[in-house]
Amino acid sequence: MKTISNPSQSKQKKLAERPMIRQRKLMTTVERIFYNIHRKGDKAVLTYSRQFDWPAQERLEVDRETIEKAAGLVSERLKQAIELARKNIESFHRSQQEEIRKVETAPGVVCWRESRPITRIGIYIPGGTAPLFSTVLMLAVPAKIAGCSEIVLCTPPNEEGKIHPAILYAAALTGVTKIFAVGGIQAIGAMAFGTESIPKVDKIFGPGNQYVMAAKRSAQYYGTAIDMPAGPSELLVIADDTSNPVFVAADLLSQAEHGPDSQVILLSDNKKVIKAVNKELDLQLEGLPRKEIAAQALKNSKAILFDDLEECVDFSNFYAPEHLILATENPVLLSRRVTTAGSIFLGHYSCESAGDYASGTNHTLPTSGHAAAYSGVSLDSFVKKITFQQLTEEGVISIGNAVEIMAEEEQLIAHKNAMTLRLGAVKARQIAM
Ligand code: HSO
Ligand code: ZN
Repeated sequence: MKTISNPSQSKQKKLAERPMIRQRKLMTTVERIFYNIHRKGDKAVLTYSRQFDWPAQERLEVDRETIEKAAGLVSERLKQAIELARKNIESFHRSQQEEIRKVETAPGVVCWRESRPITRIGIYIPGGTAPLFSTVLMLAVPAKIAGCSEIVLCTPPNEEGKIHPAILYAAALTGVTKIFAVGGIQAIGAMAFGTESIPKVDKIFGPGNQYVMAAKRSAQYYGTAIDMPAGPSELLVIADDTSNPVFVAADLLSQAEHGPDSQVILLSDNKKVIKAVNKELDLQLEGLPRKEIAAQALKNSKAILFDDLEECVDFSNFYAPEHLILATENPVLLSRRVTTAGSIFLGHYSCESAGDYASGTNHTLPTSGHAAAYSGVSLDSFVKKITFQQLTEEGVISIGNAVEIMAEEEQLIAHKNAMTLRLGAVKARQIAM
């Protein structure tokens, strides 16, 4: 990894930049595919799916028999691991359920919020060399807890029409309602517009390549919500002289292996730590099956030396990493200075892989600096929060006059009337009593 020492403010700004993805060409492709799906439905989806993924594809939905067979192809040990992860994800997300809290803002005026599930959600799971069945758990488990009634999953088939059995198994286990062997822009378009066989959904979740990301962004313009704008996976580690360079290097590589465009950053207040981690990176990289991918990612990554740990955190806040590991002596104390990150891992034992799979937190997190304003996926992502209010006669007296005055000043006399009439009725009743 390239090492930089005490960068100036302007250099820091450059170091925090993510590679720009050219949007215009992507958007034209997305628009063309969306247009055809909107007009021709399943027929267009099938044409694209045959062109990009499975040339002999006949139908889009994965049938019951294939899903049931998949369970037999998943080893017992993997099933047990999935069950442990599922349980932890379920308990953490269940804990996010909120009690209804009614507040009497003025005498006789009670306000509160209640959650209602988003009815139909769509989950996109990329294909390729890393079959992300863990992402099925991260999205379908909270969707079920929230009470979403339709959970549609789209994932690309390979050339022979196969989908990794663990994806099908995890989907069936978590109560996904329908699975479609469709990937890429066509999957997002189908879920955004709906076709004869693929239901239109209200919100689309899940990671994907540049094409999928561009398609999700476009889907929003046509009225379908998305979980968040997403980019390549990122990890920033802050390590002091108590850190274990072997662990730190392993953590950096765990994100670097996601893709050649992954971003990993090491910050330290100690030159020796950076040197030791760099040495370990070379050693461990050699033993990885995905070493070409990880090596490519490491080329865009950097180690930065700062004077102290506070400066490290300040840079991290500015960078807004998806994942932040504090591999330091006192991580809890240091974390109080953190203002911006998708998810924080405290201390030497909290590796990112724990959160990627099984600790219970959600691994769908804001990348590309979006942690500045977005939260990761949680139970909230699957519900709408509706506000309620109830006014009694006393409530009308409490705020009625203020409403009348404000409405009059805004020159909205119908608004004023709605309250004046009630005030009049309440006063008349009080006099009669
Ligand atoms: N680190 C990825 C999630 C993942 N890792 C899935 C392994 N499988 C993005 O947060
Ligand atoms: Zn990961």
